[in-house]
Amino acid sequence: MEKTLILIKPDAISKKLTGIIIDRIEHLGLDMKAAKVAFVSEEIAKEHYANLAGKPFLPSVISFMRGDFNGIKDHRIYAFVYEGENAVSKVRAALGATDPAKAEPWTIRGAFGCFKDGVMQNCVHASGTPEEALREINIWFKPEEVL
Ligand code: IDP
Ligand code: MG
Repeated sequence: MEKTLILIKPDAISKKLTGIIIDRIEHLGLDMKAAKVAFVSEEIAKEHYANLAGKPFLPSVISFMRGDFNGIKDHRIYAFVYEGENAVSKVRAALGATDPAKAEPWTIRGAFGCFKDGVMQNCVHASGTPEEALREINIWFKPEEVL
């Protein structure tokens, strides 16, 4: 069965949006396989965003993921693995476009995200493909945590 990684980013945590976001994910009919509060080191953030290596905005994306924005300095996020048929595409559809300004208003990013201080504060990360999901789950979870 297909798995996907979901990370609740610091903007959503600081706005107390975790519950409403997970509620929307649960309505997709997927099963929660793993959940944790995760500390975001510089190293893990770089590994997670390896696909953005060389992009000029990577340092700001990493600081943002580490909770270093809006005067907040809490280096923790909430990580989940959800499983189900077409889990990756279902969650991505619920998220909407990467840029909250372009995301449809009924999507999570469209409803709750914003562009602020030069950063897309888009509330949630979700894997883009099933292959990406396997790579990313391996970064954030030990195999025995995701059975
Ligand atoms: P995704 O999160 O929708 O999969 P990716 O292209 O994988 O989008 O980019 C990862 C993250 O990097 C985005 O969620 C966003 O926070 C940030 N990002 C992507 N493209 C840009 C950009 O052009 N400017 C600033 N930040 C960006
Ligand atoms: Mg991506």
